[in-house]
Amino acid sequence: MNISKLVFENVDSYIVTSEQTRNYFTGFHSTFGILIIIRDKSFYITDNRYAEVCNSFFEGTSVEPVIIAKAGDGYVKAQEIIDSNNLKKMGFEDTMSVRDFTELKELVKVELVPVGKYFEAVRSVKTSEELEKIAKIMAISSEAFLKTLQIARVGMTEKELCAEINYQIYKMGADSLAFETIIASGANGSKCHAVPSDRVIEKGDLVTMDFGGRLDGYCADITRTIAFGKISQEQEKLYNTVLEAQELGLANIKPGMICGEVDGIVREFFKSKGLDQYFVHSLGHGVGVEVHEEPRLSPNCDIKLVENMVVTIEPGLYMPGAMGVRIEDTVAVTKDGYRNFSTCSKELHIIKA
Ligand SMILES: [Mn+2]
Repeated sequence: MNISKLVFENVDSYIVTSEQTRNYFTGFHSTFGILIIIRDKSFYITDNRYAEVCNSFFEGTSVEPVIIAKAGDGYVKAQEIIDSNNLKKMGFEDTMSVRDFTELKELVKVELVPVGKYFEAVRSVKTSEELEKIAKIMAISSEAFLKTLQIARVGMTEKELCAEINYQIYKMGADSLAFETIIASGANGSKCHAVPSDRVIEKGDLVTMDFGGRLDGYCADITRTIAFGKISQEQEKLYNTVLEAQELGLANIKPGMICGEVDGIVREFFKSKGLDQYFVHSLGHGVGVEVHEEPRLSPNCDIKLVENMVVTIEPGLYMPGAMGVRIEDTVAVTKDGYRNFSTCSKELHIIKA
């Protein structure tokens, strides 16, 4: 359970209402719930529908399940817990809706302290348990990609190729996809978030595949650009430039580096080649229970990398109307560098045609 990551500085407790954050801290999922976190004991309030699973899930843990008859009684129960534990200052997630906040403020009589980006910061640094979960789904997703290479053929549509890799991700053991797979072939490659279309993949196309599964709540994120048949020197040059940029980004992943600076180093490299206007997004982002989370490796991000953060490095070049290349790995920051979770190589894979 990730509850143990929390420290109590200006508050004596936390109240968590969002589905995802409750799930993140406890590992338990319910559509309705209120989680009250206190130093040595926490309470998970949920309704009848979850009674059986909730009781057995938290058995023998520091979390006490509190089952109520209907969701409407949730805050009444929360107030009882606040009173009986003499809680005075509760941290709360300020990303909740105005409607939820109004209700919370009305029904719970305690000082509410917004946590700002504290939960996101806590989430950004992974425990060894979380790292192994990410390693596992990254290995599954990498293997799924390698398997798909054996099936990929000229004449397939983007949708067919998408279906193949999605199928392999599930077949290798993922619970679900972490996000909608991107397949961008030929001229579609210049759209960095292209949606797979009916376009038939032709001889001489570069095809960008951005994919990842989810397992045990944790996401994988990988991008590879592959070639179908013989490609031009210009295409190969673009590929090698992006690969060089990606390796440069990786080489700068270590504790103490500022996220915006790592982005800047890669942006400068593209600038030196006169290509920076074709690098239209950030260098990378954190990965965890969400596929995009803190920290962002973007120009204005002043967060310092620390050991056990998990981030992507994914430079790309997008030539409008012509082609695109993106290469992405998800890595963990280690004591003196990084650990790459992708297990599929980055040499240009060429599908025989
Ligand atoms: Mn990504």
